[in-house]
Amino acid sequence: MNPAPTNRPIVVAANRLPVMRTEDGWAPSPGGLVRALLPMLRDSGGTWVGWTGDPDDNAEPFTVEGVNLHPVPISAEELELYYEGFSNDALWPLYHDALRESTYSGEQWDAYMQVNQRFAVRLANISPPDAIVWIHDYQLQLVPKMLRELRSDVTIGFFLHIPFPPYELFSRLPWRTEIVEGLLGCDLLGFQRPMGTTNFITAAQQLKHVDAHHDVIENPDHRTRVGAFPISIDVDDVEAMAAGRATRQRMSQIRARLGDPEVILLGVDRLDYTKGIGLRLRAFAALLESGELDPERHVMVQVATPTREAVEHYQDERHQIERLVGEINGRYSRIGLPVIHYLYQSLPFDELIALYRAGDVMLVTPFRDGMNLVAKEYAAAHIDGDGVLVLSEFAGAADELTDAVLVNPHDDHALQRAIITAVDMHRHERRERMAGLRAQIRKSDVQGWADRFLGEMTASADARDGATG
Ligand code: GDG
Repeated sequence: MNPAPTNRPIVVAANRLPVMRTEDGWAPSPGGLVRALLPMLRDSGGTWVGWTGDPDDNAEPFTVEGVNLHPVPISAEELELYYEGFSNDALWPLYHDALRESTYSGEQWDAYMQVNQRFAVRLANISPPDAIVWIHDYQLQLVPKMLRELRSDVTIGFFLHIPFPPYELFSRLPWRTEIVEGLLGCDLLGFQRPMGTTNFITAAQQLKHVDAHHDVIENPDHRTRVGAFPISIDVDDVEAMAAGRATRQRMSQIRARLGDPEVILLGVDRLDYTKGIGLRLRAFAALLESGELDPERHVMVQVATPTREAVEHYQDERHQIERLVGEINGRYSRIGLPVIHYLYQSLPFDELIALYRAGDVMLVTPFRDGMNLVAKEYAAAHIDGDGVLVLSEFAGAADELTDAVLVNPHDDHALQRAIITAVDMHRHERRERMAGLRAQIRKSDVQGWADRFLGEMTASADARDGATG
């Protein structure tokens, strides 16, 4: 058991609370982040501030598994403007290489400011003296500055789960200066990759003319330390699920249902245009066409989890993918044996783990991705030591998972070659690479990530106390 990273009270803020409504009340949401942070919050008497997931929900504070939860109400109109609008139709595409045109609307920006201010006021009201306040993700980038103005005694950290774009792209944002000012309210500002750190420092220099020495930015009244904190998964949990008898049985059943193909190629993504699902389907189709893959021996499973269905870019992406799946299946399937098994569904996590185990080749081909946890989950689930990961260079995970078959997914020829390399890889090389992947993710799991971030925040808090006290 690791020692607690801090003995200060911890307050977490994220767009969503870490719970979901069930028939019997509230239960923790699935996902490694929640599993890593909840026990830590429970042990430190900590608090989580966020939205319940239901519009206009004025729920009172409540407790789940010993953690205090403070709901922040968000109205249906604000959801459309702050969440679907500014967060997911302006920031998300811009931060992912401007893969789609962003919508910039003053009305959406006003709602974004308003919701951020509501989070800041709530944090200011409930944070104990000396608290460490850890804010998450692109929906809340103004909160650090707003909170600092209300409570200069707390230590403020922020982690961005998605990429921070290069200045040439970021500078398109009409409110670029306000966003940089918002983030400069932090004592500690974390990104997934070193590239995010560099991009942010450049933006702060260009827009605010700050002095930066290595990873420390000087502000008039405080310092902001900026750094890379690559997130990970709960490796023990995934391994334990993968080792269970039910998973083994389900894995065999899945293989049989797919017609016992020689190779199962697998994709698991939210149906997001950043994830490169269409690219990989086209590469698969080209290889079937050239005869390098054979529908009798090679079958693909694509899980595309529904997401942001109210946003037009997502509706378009879904239509394109589904048309493509239809075209490829129409051309290459046989009766009872589709060549692509496409699921537009959110599956239970244990089903996902069985699929990971069944998957011989995992295709993770985003155009741009902060980290990509699917890549790490796949390696953790392969307790048999076999399986090949094809991974885009543009996923944060590529910095660490160098034993994957790394590929530039913009290069269709290279992507096809990478798939063939993975499919034809000799067993010895597969096992060697998988051992490398598994050793890497064992080195840094999500608990280690959270401990490191909170440890650095504690150091910032101690340094501040030393300076003022
Ligand atoms: C953002 C950043 C960064 C997917 N389908 C189902 C399902 N999932 C789970 C996976 C995985 C998670 O969702 C997806 O995580 P990713 O990292 O792949 O991607 P984003 O959702 O875009 O996450 C990303 C991440 O934040 C963390 O910082 O890595 O770059 O974009 O855990 O297992 N889970 C279940 N059913 C599904 O159908 N139960």
